[in-house]
Amino acid sequence: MKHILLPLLTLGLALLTACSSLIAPSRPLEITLESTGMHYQPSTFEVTAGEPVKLTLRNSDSVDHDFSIMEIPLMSMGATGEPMAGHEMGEMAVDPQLHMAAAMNASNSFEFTPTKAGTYEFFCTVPGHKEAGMVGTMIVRAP
Ligand SMILES: [Cu+2]
Repeated sequence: MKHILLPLLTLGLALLTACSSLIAPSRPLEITLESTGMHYQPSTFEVTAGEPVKLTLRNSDSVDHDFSIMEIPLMSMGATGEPMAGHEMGEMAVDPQLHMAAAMNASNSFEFTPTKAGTYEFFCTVPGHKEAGMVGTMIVRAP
């Protein structure tokens, strides 16, 4: 009988693990954008309203870049990335709601939770970069 009990126990454990991962708070969806040659790669990505997102910007260019969204409803405020010393943003009347900078040949991450479905434009605030092609679309799907 012993050889039957062990596989059953293992199965039970596997089921338990599967269940608890459903109940446990969802880990953030990890998205990695690469900025290279004045473009984001990918330039479009999808997330889901109400679900946390961990966004990483990997900057392979030899200039600073950032990821900014002017207006977006968010669940957790103050979730924007650490301010980066010496990072130059363009002159703007209003600060972007989401803003994270990545130094040249470095990466930076931050977490946020969008709350409203929609299509949001993101871009780089460094002067001239948006015009050069550093612009993309984040699609927030309804849950
Ligand atoms: Cu840039």
